[in-house]
Amino acid sequence: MLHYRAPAAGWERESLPIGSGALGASIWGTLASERLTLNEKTLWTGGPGSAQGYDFGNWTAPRPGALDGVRDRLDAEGALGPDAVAAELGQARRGYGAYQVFGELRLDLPGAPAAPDASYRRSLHLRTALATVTYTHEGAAHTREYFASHPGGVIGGRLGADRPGRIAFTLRYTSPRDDFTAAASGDRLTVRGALEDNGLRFEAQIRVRTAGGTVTANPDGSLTVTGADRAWFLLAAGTDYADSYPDYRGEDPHRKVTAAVDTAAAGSYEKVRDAHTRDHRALFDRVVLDIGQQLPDVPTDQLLSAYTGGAGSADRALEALFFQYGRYLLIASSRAGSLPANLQGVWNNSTTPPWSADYHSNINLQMNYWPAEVTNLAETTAPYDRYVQAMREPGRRTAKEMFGTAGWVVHNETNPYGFTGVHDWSTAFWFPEAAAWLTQQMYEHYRFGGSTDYLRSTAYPAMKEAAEFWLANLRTDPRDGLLVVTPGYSPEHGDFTAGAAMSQQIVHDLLTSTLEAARTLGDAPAFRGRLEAALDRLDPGLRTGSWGQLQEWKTDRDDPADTHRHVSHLFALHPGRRIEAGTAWAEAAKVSLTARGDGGTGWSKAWKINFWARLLDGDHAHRMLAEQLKNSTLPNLWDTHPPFQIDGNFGATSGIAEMLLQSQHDTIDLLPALPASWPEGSVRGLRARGGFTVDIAWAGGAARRAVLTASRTRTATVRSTLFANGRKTLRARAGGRYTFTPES
Ligand code: FUC
Repeated sequence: MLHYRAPAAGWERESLPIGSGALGASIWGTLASERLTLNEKTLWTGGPGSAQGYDFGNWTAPRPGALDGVRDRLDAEGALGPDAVAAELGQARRGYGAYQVFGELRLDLPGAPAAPDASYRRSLHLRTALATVTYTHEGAAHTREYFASHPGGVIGGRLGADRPGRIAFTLRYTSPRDDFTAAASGDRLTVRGALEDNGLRFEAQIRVRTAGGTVTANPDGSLTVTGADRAWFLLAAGTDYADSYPDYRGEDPHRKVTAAVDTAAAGSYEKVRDAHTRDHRALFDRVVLDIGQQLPDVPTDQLLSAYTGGAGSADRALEALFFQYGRYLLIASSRAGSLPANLQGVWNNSTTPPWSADYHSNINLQMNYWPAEVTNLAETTAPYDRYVQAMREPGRRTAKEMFGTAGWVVHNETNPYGFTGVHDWSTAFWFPEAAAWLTQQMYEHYRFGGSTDYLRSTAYPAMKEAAEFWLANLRTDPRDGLLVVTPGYSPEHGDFTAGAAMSQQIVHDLLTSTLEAARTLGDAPAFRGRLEAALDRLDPGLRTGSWGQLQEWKTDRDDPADTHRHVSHLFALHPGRRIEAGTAWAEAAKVSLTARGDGGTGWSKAWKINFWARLLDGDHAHRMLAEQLKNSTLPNLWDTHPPFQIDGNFGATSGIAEMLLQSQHDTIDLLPALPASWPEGSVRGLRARGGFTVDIAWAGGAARRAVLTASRTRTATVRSTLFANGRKTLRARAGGRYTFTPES
């Protein structure tokens, strides 16, 4: 539970998030004028119909030969500054749009106290996914409760007091845009409008019910409750967005919004709330982490400011809370039926959020989903898959128009309107490896869950088409005859070159996984042959340089004093699987990572937790977690880049899981990177690749008991200090449960 002794003083640092995937609200808990910042995830400006025009980021007027010209110059000159390349290949972006705040729900409470006293408490309960505000006023204990229900498709809230007739408020909708009408009738408030930029239609309906008292509709589009014992509201919202190329428009939201709000308002408040909590807990309760924490009864902002990164139980309580908060946020911002979690999940208070609160794909969108499989929330990847699938068609067009080849491609910045091309910001515009990287999560979904139906229908077609792109776009490097990505750009860093480490590692990962999948599914030998031939000649993207570092580029250009936030050349260590701990490559990765230091943006620190965990250095992984909590975490425990950016929350949750369990190359590693500050503990319900659910208990820094439950018949090596020689072969049967205790 997160809790505070005062209302939120600002949205970014202090509001508390609830979400149903499609809908989100940030709770302020203000006393006299309660505020809920509202979100509906598809409310985006830009795209088709945008006043600025829109072309998906494709080349509107392709300059013939520009791409080959850059490739030739890179062959001749070795490197080109980003501005020089952007001048050739960049294109001004039009109609990209931005994620829009939906508006705000205001509840003005006449006679409510102006300032909180000692009785005030504002909380977010992670297990029940309820936000509450409690306070005592004029002898009555007041309770407000809010939730966002995925099964109900509504945001609900209830205000009550332990004395009759005390509940009175006026509820209204406000927005920073003036593109809507709000009309109240009976117990219903209806908001309708269309975004000025692109005509996207939106609607929200709010119904207010009471026990005792009355509801009055006001001519100004507000609803007033007086003299009630309890009052509750239900809110549904939607837009006519659809993830369908090229128009991105679907049904008017009116019918669905009406159905959702009327269904929810027809029954009791408790029925809707309890269905929500059941739905949430079915996901959330799967993983329980105990690192010896004892959550003291101090507000979360104080817990955070007192955090030292030491081994005290309050510090561990914050760490365990942060782990579970990442899972909470993923459930709240990524459920089937809407878009995936964006740079801010689903929460946004602005019409011009940072980076449009979009879907960056040179680390950010991928990082959002790192915790999904291992922390047993595989269902949350459904909207991610949809999003990736929806980009294939426009991405195919970009591949054809920009590169003249088959396959599909996207670059670093993507939006829900199929923006798959480039823009002209020189250090961020070029990243055709993104499509390949985006398919990695889909293959992971298969590796964890094991459904060949999923592999055949969903993951493999996207992977294969991304592989087709690279089979057609790799070039022979005149320096050594190996196949390289050119132009290649290590995200947001340095010069353009041919064969940058990350480019090569991503393509290697894609082609390897695609080949594995092709073998699993029995795809045509000719295609497999092409993959094998390319892999034989592919530059590996793994080189050690003059100071023992893993090179970020094909030539030794790394500066040991460079602390850039992206550590792209370690992709093969994480999220890739090619660099295994204990190898010379891992040593080189460690040299690079050590030089990069422990600083960086929130997400950069989160990535470093994962890296150090993969290097089996639990103490350094823990130090990165501590750095993130001390310097990149806001009082509401949102990660801050700065500004607020949710990828760091998800990356940290993934990193903590990686400290406790890893599973690559048919080996399941129990407690691979346990830090000294977590000597006792247990974790239940993590997932390992190959279809295992894993529970581990440890004491004195060593495993005491592990239970692996197999969902498939499968042989795996289990690595643990439980075993006399450090490992054991497990021949698991589907449904089998295998318990291990120390072999003396
Ligand atoms: C990437 C990062 C930035 C930021 C942006 C949203 O481009 O390099 O730091 O996180 O995404």
